[in-house]
Formats: sequence, structure tokens, C-alpha cells
Amino acid sequence: MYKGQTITVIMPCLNEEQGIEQILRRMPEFVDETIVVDNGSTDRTVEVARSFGAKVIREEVRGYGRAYRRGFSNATGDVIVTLDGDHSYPVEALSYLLEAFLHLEVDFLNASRFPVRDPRAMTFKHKFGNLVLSVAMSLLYLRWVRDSQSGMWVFRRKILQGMRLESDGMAFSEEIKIEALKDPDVRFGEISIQYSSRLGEMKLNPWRDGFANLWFLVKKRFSSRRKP
Ligand SMILES: Nc1nc2c(ncn2[C@@H]2O[C@H](COP(=O)(O)OP(=O)(O)OP(=O)(O)O)[C@@H](O)[C@H]2O)c(=O)[nH]1
Ligand SMILES: [Mg+2]
Repeated sequence: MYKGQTITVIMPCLNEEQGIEQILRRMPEFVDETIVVDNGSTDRTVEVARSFGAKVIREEVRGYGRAYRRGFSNATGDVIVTLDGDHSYPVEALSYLLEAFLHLEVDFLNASRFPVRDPRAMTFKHKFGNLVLSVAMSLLYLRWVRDSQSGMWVFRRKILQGMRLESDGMAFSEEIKIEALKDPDVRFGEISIQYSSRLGEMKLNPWRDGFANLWFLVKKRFSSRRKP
């Protein structure tokens, strides 16, 4: 519980035994529920997560977005915080982010990885690709978002009810921000955090996922489907 709000932390994990251990060791006491969504990891991710008391949920279909949707349907906290299981996002910053979330009185707070201070955390190619995707999203939705691809968000669980989340893959990260931005009842904010190099093996395929995410943005912007 943090200042009267119950907190759920959700992490999608595919073979993140190293990262998840480092994160769970540092998980603050005020977190009420920690959910790890696994997609059939073949390493010790599930064992490690359970040994630290995390709730492990299995999603049969592969994919980052798919894993998050499964995690959301199991979450019970008032506020959800997300992060990767690779220890690249700062679990130490949870209270700082929650403080900002409450102080700014927003419903969705995006943790921007920029400016990147650790030169090992992101290659020039990734920085450039991220910038292209963020500029594209900002132009399409007429709202400046510095990090459309960040995987760390803090939001009120109840706003999920108004969202149409359909992406199964990495584009889920931009999709949830778009859904938050589009809803006039959702106040959106963004704040910088410190990003570090990941532990374990990378799951992202930069060219494939980069272009897929760009295409997803355009498709979503011009599809005429309305919210349910
Ligand atoms: N459950 C599940 N988790 C996934 C899947 N793909 C990626 N992940 C997790 O989603 C998070 C983000 O994936 P990353 O490989 O870190 O992608 P990234 O952060 O864009 O790339 P890096 O800069 O290499 O960290 C990590 O915790 C992964 O383990 C998947 O298919 N299923
Ligand atoms: Mg990562």
C-alpha cells in the first residue's frame, strides 16, 4: 500500500532468470502484489519468481502484449506499475514514480528512458529508432511523447476499462499510451527515469519490431473502429 493506494507490479518475462532475481530482491515493501507473466520460459525464471513470493501467471500464446493483457486481467491493485524483467528499468525508482504520479494527479504516467545517461544502456541505432517512433506517434496523435516505447508505466487500473488493447507483440507498449492519450478522461504525464543495460539475452528484434511498431501506429491511427 502506498499512500492509501494498493499497488500491483507486473512484469512480462521470457527467460529472464538473472534480471527477475535482481528486481525481486529490490522490490519495495509497499508493493502489495507482484505478477510475473511467463510465456514458457525454459530457464529458471518461474522458480526464481516463486521463490521471492511473486505470483506467476502462465500465458500460452507468445508475445509481450499478450503477456500484459493476461497480467492485467489478474491484477487487483488500485495502481499498476509495469517494467521489463531484465533489470533495465529502475525498481528503486518505484516510490519516486508513485510520488510523481500522485503529485501530478495523472491517471497514466509514462517513465521516459531519455536522456539515456549510461552509454551501455542503448546503442545509437536503438536511440535513433526510438526517436523516429516517438516523433511518429507524437505527430499522429498531436501530443508530444518523448518515449513511446518505454516499458515502464504507472496507471490507475480502472482506466483499462475504457481501453481497446489488441496488440499481441511489442507494439503493445505504444498502444497502451495511445489509448491513454485518446481518452479525454485520462490525464497523461511523462517523467524521466534512469535506464540501464539489460541482464540476460535480448528478445527484441530491432528492425522487425521497429518497422512493425511503426506500421502499427499508422494502422491504428487510421482505422475507423470505435471503442466498445
Ligand atoms: N511473457 C513474455 N515476455 C516477453 C516476451 N517477449 C519479451 N518479453 C519480455 O518483455 C520485456 C521486454 O523485452 P526486451 O527483450 O527487454 O525488449 P526491449 O526492452 O525492447 O529490448 P532491450 O533493450 O534488449 O531490453 C522483457 O522482460 C522480456 O522478457 C514474450 O513473448 N512473452
Ligand atoms: Mg528490456
